Amino acid sequence: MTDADDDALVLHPQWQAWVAENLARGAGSDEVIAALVEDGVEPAAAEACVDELDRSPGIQEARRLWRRVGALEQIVRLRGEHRHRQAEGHTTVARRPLPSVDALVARYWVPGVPVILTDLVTRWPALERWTPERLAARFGDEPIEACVGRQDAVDPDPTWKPLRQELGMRELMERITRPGRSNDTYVIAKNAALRRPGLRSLLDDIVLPPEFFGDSLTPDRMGLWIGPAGTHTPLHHDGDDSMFCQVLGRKRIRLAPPESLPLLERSRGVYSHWDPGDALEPDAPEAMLEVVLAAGEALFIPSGWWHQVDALDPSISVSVLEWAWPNDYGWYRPGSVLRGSQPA
Ligand SMILES: O=C(O)CCC(=O)C(=O)O
Repeated sequence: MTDADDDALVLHPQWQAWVAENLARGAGSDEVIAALVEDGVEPAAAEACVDELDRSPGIQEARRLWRRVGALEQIVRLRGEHRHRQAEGHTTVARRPLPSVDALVARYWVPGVPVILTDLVTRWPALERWTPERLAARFGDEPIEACVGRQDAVDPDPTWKPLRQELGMRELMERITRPGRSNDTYVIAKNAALRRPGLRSLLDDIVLPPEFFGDSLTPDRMGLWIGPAGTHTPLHHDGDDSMFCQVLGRKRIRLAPPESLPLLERSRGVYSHWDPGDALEPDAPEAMLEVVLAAGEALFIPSGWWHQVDALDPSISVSVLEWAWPNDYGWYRPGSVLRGSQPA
């Protein structure tokens, strides 16, 4: 056999990819060869390529993964169809007073359905006490950690560590009430403000019913968000169920269910590469629900629900992750190397 004969047996890389995909999806090698020949590929080249790929460990592993993906897609599709039927065409999130624990668990927590509760935060002293004027007077120059310089940050992660710096509470209140919109300064949950001794008295202003959230507040599992109109948290999902409580101002929240495969496929860690920005594009990869959460309202965001959050006014929110029952699901984090699964 000459070199030219050898070359004739090598398929173009695009054809090789096509063969690999079909073998991985479980198509029989005879079928794949027949399709290649039908499309004009030399039978010997078709056979050589298919045989080689068919025997490769990569394709065998890909077959196993494709079977798994097929099974998971089936579950996701069923879940989506059930959710659609359950929603009966509703295109927004229901608003209602806090139900009994049993009703909340059955109607929202177990099926993972978001809901806005209209009377959970209205019971909090914070609703009256957390105005910019009163917080500035009460805490003066007490330091609080904020992310500053977000607008010009090179890293798209809004929690990016180098941006963190301490501001006095009075200074923070002055910044968040400046006229106009800005995404530059934002106290985000990760800044652990409620754990700081100088700010702990803020916890006295939060009242959560113990039958839902346990007997005492757990600052480790609560996040404080303080920022001006214009803060933007890009589309992401969390690994816990969250009760997102709005104390000051309004926030627009866009939501998509966990089974949104186009968003999961675009994920960058817990964030999505797709960020709807200010206007929802007509060719958006996923339909989204949109709510405007007013001061005094709380949004139940079940684990895995995609959410994008934009402050419409100077805003203070508290996210509560500690419940009277276990609440930590872990979540899909693509890109990590599997440890402990190396061949012996
Ligand atoms: O309020 C925000 O900007 C983001 C809140 C959020 O994403 C969360 O609590 O998970």
